[in-house]
Amino acid sequence: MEIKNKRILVLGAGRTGVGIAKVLKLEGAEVIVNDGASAESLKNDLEKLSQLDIEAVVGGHPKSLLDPKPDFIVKNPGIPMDIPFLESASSKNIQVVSDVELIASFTDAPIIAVTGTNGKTTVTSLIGHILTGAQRRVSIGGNIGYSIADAVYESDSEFVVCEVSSFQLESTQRFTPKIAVVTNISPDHLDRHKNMNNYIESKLNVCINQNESDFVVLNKQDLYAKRFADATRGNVYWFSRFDEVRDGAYLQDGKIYFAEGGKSKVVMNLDSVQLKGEHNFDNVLAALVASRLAGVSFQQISETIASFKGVEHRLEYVTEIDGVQFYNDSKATNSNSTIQAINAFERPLILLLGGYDKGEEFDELATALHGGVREIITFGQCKDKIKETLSKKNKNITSISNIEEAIKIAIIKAQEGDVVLFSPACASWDTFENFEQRGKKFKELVLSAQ
Ligand code: UMA
Repeated sequence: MEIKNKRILVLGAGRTGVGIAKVLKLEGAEVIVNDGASAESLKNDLEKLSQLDIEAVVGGHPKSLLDPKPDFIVKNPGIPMDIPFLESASSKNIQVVSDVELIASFTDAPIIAVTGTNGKTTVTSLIGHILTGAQRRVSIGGNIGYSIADAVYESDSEFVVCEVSSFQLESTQRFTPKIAVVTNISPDHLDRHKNMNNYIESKLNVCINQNESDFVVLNKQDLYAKRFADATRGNVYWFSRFDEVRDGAYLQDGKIYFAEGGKSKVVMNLDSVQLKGEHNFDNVLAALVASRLAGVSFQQISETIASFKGVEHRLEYVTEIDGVQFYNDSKATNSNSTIQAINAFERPLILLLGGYDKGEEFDELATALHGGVREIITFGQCKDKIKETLSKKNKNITSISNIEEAIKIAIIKAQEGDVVLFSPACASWDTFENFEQRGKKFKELVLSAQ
């Protein structure tokens, strides 16, 4: 992609916009960053941009930025494609480029891209952990919380492991990972994508440009996996917790197998895996296949999987107070993820749910509630919606305004032997900047109650 002396508009600051703007500036482009938020709320970003001598226009998206026409726009994934400013850009035929697509053009290293609704961060981290453990030079970034621009630019990586969201994929055109992993697909971000088909169509971009020398790793149990298998020209590998697969990884009799052309080999015993919850077996299998396709030996794979303890904000153990264990699963931003968390525990649960309303219905979550969920506490923007839906299945629901109060009530209600599970099933954006900030707040509040 031609950058030098181009006039490029970076739409949306944040981690992505600042990282992209920096790289573009270093590559000799004339860069302007534009963000709709106020200067006050963008203080940190503006400081970084000013240090890099990059112009920023904030507090709105003035159409004057399209005149004269920028050569192209790089969009922060947090910005929907249908805002009036981007519609004006489209009517002027100004190309909108996704951050991952732009950054992919800065590296020759093969890209391992991980997408899907849940498990992306765990799989991305685990692949990174396996490759690093196998002494490969790896850059890790993307939706995982670290801008891909910062991860990739001027690194001498042998591999780029990139978590990619539907928001990043919806505007890609040429993005071609060497290995694409799709963990699973269930309804998410439907407020933004409008319907399930649009959501899947954006995810399909992860493998649509692949050719015969590329690979896609798919979940055999996933309802939508076949659409990905049909969409790619790459080689399809599968992972399955339940059935043997011809090419890929599967579980059988407490062992993890890898198969190629129908020939299987035991890689390791399942009980060496430290991650909690059966859904994490899927994540382990997916990471195993991707790492094997990246050339890592079975021994290195089994050793590094066994040493992986998980990721912050995903079923993260926080502490025990008076015999009650507290788990932070702030990354659970949809029902599916929360259902997996609920199923990961055998102890009675006090479940904390709530946050920003993404337009998701909670009937599936209601159906998945079992007797082990003793109490539910809802909070934030979605508190009443969740309470209304879940009360069909569980009557012990308290609705409370905010997370601080929710934790106080949880501590009062919890009995020795219980688990307080903070697995909100909603995005954090009603109160927090992101799920990381929300998870840190949960941990801070719990630890201060000790
Ligand atoms: N903005 C505008 N105009 C608009 C809308 C937004 O200017 O109409 C601006 C906002 O004011 C803000 C910026 O755009 O300054 C977006 O900020 P952000 O905090 O969302 O962006 P980043 O810090 O760059 O975070 C993004 C991803 N955020 C989203 O996709 C919403 C992060 O994913 C990602 O980790 C980060 O880039 C680094 O790559 C977070 C996420 O919630 C974790 N992702 C969703 C998910 O996982 O479900 C997709």
